[in-house]
Amino acid sequence: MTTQQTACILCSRNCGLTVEVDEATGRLGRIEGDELHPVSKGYLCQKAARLAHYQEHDDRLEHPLRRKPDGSFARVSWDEALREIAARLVAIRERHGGRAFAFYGGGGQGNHLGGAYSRQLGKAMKSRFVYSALAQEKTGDFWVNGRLFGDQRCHLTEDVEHAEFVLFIGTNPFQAHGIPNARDTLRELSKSTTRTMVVVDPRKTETARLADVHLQVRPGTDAFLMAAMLGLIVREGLHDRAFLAARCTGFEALEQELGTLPVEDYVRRADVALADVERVARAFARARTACVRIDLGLQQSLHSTLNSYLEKLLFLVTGHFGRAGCNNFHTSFMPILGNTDERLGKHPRTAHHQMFPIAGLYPPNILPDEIEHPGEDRLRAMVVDSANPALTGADTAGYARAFARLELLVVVDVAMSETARLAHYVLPAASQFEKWEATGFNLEFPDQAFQLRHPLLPRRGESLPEAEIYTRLLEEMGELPRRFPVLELIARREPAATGHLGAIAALGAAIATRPRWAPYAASILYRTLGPALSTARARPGLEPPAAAVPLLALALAYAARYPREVRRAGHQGNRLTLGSALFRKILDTPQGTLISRHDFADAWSFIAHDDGRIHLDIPEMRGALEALRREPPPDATRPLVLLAGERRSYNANQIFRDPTWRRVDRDGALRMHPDDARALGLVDGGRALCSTDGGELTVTIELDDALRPGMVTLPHGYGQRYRGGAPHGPELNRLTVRAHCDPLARTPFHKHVPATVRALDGAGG
Ligand SMILES: Nc1nc2c(c(=O)[nH]1)N[C@H]1C(S)=C(S)[C@@H](COP(=O)(O)OP(=O)(O)OC[C@H]3O[C@@H](n4cnc5c(=O)[nH]c(N)nc54)[C@H](O)[C@@H]3O)O[C@H]1N2
Ligand SMILES: Nc1nc2c(c(=O)[nH]1)N[C@H]1C(S)=C(S)[C@@H](COP(=O)(O)OP(=O)(O)OC[C@H]3O[C@@H](n4cnc5c(=O)[nH]c(N)nc54)[C@H](O)[C@@H]3O)O[C@H]1N2
Ligand code: SF4
Ligand SMILES: [Mo]
Repeated sequence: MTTQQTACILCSRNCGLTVEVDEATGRLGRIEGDELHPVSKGYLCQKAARLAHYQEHDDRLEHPLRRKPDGSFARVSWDEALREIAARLVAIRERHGGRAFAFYGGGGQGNHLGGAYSRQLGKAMKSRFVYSALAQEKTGDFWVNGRLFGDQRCHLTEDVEHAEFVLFIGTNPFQAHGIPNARDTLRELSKSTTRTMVVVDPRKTETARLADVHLQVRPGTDAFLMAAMLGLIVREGLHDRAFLAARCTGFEALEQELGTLPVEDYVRRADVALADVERVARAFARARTACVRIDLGLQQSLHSTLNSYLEKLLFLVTGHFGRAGCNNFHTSFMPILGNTDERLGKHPRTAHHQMFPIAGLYPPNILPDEIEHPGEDRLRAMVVDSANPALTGADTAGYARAFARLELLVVVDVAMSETARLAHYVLPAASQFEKWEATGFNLEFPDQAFQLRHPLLPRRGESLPEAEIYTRLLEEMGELPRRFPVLELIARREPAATGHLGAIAALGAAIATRPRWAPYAASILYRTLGPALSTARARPGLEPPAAAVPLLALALAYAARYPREVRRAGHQGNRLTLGSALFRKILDTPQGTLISRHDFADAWSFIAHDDGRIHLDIPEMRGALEALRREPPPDATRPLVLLAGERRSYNANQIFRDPTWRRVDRDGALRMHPDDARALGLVDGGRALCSTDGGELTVTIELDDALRPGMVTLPHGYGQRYRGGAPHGPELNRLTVRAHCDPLARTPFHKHVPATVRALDGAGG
């Protein structure tokens, strides 16, 4: 047994871990929080202890597979698989052009290093179509950031740990995390007598139980509630005039609308007490420091993009921004977003929906239509990597139908997922504990950290890291030669003292003479400098660090952009050497390292608008805000609102497949208020049929008086057909409809699915 450092891969926090590794059996033993991790500092939640179920189970892929006409899979060699895939991709590109190809995924909760390599395939295919799970939750938020701050990559974080007043809207960090060391942070906030915690959620969640005030809002009415709060703030003159004058433009255009909103009507619509809303709005505005933390309860519910605008107006109008204890920008070491302002017309729209990308990403809600598009200009080939859209995209049946029409579907995954079962080729990736890996969810400010995880175990079967898979595929496609003799020689011969800068310069020179190599810098570095990389901390018999090589380029860019802040985090070097020193530290520090230390006052330098100000007036959003006044009450033909995708103690996206990982809730029960259950003749543990416009599912009932009557919930992250058997727990997206989504960003309204539930025979009470 040895003890190694790594991180949890189950949510965006990626807590640092120490893990016992049994060298003889190649298994993971005891898992604990790593006190040395620069962000999580020893914290973890109950799910991390179950990570062996990700590493070791019967659906792990060990060999490339090709689907046979009868639907079963045959083992093929890597050479054969990649040669055939390359030939088919090239043929589709030559015949139909780049618009026939789309990439889906590129990293789940903790594996974004492979994205540096997979991204190159889009370039080779001349395609800009990248679909991602992020584009079914956060693109409305990114779009609003683009307008407010001038760049869709201006992403925000919230200083929950230091805020005097924290407003949580539509998020349950006790279960879902998303903030540093969530449970500790929440308990501290809750215990403090000088700090205030408010939760807006239709369920009295584990988080809401810790709050000073819980506004148990009617589902889907947050836009009304937030508008009412803004209305109260402006009406009572509690907005921060000095901040608005110094830092923002466009407030005048909003002031009139906000100041005349029908506050009382809107609060009634949200079905919360006016006195509570007044108390919260006033205390929030008057707090010395305050921040807002939101998640899917806003982003995947009615008015998704408008919600993202309004929650930001709450902290901007009150000046709770760019200071300790407020909302803030953060840096990105390994960027996962792009900036694609649709007004510039530079980014391709899709054939069917004419949809534009946001932050470079296209929304899964439109994907099946783009494949089934009747015209010539349709999607014909896809690669799906690190995602399981056959279960996680809205409309499971629609996804299966559309994927069946693809001329080529390739899935790169560690496991035989439901999407993999629909593929023509399935390519086995090494697991995140078998390769060099990293998360791009570096959301900290003012101190930023980064962890390059080292492999703990040998690769399983013939599985390969994504770096190798995509590099070989590019070679097979004829995009890259297999050898780069000069670059290899330079990399091998370069003395350690120059920190690989010679290799980087040589690559620059090579690309200058062969510009068609420019998109493939990651793979070229991987083949040339990669084998020369070494760290004393690498362990024999495991993957060497070659795949980590793109981090050198990222470290150079980061140090060039933030030299003062990188030095302040303890890294040393001059203009030339600071970046490679940072890279060296990252490579040699498996527990993760601080990479930069900012001042809060730096916030203003992150704004991308030429005038350096926040542009509060977004005409589309002002229009959506005004439209609230005319919005009819929701259709009541289906009496219940289904929250399709709750985070609970034993779900973790699609990362685990073996159902025995769950200690509780193996069926993924439908939670229902006891009053609703009584009216419908349902009892705890009974079986029922849940129906929506999308379809129906048989579910197990669990009574839960924490819910608002009228809402029911089903968990996200179930439905796996482990070992090819029947689905375990609800295949949730059989109940969701693709068109039920935000008109702008096309993010699904999963938290607001009209539903009916009826007892199945013998289940009634
Ligand atoms: N345990 C666990 N944790 C996870 C994950 C997981 O699968 N399991 N997944 C991770 C991922 S990918 C994500 S994106 C995050 C999501 O994290 P969260 O968004 O925090 O989690 P959810 O449970 O999806 O939804 C949050 C809350 O929104 C509330 N809600 C529903 N409708 C409304 C509404 O109309 N208004 C308001 N105000 N609230 C509403 C729900 O009651 C719920 O408490 O979790 C991450 N963490
Ligand atoms: N109805 C409903 N639908 C939802 C949600 C909801 O709340 N309700 N939530 C949505 C949200 S917020 C999200 S983020 C999505 C998540 O949906 P997806 O992005 O589809 O799910 P993940 O669990 O991230 O997918 C992980 C896949 O990556 C594979 N994998 C793990 N490690 C590696 C690796 O190292 N390399 C490769 N190549 N593959 C690997 C896993 O085996 C798994 O198949 O689901 C969305 N769908
Ligand atoms: S699931 Fe999230 S919060 Fe829990 S240990 Fe893993 S990374 Fe940390
Ligand atoms: Mo997510």
